[in-house]
Amino acid sequence: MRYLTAGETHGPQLTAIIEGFPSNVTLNFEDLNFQLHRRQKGYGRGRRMQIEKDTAEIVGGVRHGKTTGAPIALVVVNNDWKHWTSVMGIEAAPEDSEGKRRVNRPRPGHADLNGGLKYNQKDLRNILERSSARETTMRVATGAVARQLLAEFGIKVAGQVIRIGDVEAQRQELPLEELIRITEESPVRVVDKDAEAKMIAAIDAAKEDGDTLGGIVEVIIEGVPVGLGSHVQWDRKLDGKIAQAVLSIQAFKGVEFGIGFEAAERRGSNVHDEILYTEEGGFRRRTNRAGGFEGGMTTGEQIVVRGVMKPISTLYKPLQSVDIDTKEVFTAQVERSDTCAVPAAGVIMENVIAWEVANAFLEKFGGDSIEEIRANLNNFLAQVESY
Ligand code: EPS
Repeated sequence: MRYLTAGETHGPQLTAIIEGFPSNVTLNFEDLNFQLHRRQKGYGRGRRMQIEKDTAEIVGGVRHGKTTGAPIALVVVNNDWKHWTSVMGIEAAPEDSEGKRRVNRPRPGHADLNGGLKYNQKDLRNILERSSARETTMRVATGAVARQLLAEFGIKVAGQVIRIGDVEAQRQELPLEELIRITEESPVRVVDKDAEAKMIAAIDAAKEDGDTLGGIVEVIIEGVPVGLGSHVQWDRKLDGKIAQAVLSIQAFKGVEFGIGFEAAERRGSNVHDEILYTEEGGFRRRTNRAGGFEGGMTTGEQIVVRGVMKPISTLYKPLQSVDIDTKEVFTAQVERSDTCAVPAAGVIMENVIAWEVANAFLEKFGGDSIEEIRANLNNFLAQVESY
């Protein structure tokens, strides 16, 4: 399975095509749009989110609510486009648009300068428009489709914010349903109410100062069978694929599984998860410090992934930059942006990981229809049970 996305943040629409999705999967459009809606929420977002009401239109691959096996084409229209038609038009530029909204002072931390040099663009808007995190709308849309395939097999996805700036939330072990219910009601997607108030205050303070905040988000996937991914080849390790997916989210700088970086400080006896066996439950682990992976393969325990997001690089109180025309020192361009998008980034992370897990699931139990996949899965589960 694969997908590509296209579209600019202030262009007419965003587009995605999913190739290789099996047939006979019932797609719930409300669930799909619920994921898009979740991504738009979160304390610390800017004015753009009041303009957009992201809704995916399916324009291929689905008939009477079910997938047919053909490529699934998805479209999300940008409401803001109507304000940008002369700046972002596809046709040759009209006379009066020359230099309009041109970006010539690259923002440190953004793709502006590297992209401008690489693609030989003297208007850095041509870089900004595509590098914008607006593109994550389609990654949530594609992940939301994958998530519906996972749901068919009882695989659940949840996420929570662990840190915003210097405020860390107390992590609690909760049943997944409860974690989902509580975080869904929190404006910063945390369980810890004390941390929630402090995070909101920290976002307000950063906004007041024209500054931005990053953080850490955690995603948990439950119900994944043992044996997705493989140890036999470097590019078949599923934790590696998930890491790439997470690091490909705009502004993400780090990823860890289970106890992650803390493993460096501990002794092996306090890192590895002891193996247990019962007749009813089969093989289990006493703990899950590995975060659901050994040898690049799922262990059958929860997949636990954390990602680090740097603070957004568009600052209302900008850092020093250089004018690309005159090479003179200037402050970087100020563009409308968010103060903190960590809660939204958690939703994006959930969905990009769901995509990777669904893809690995299809690689293992591959079939062109859901019936074929179900038969393959049941066959494998019977094999594991009688091992
Ligand atoms: C973004 C800048 C802002 C964000 C945008 C990401 O957009 P604008 O420039 O239109 O104000 O709101 O995020 C989204 C539009 C979105 O859908 O998440 C950036 O530069 O990355």
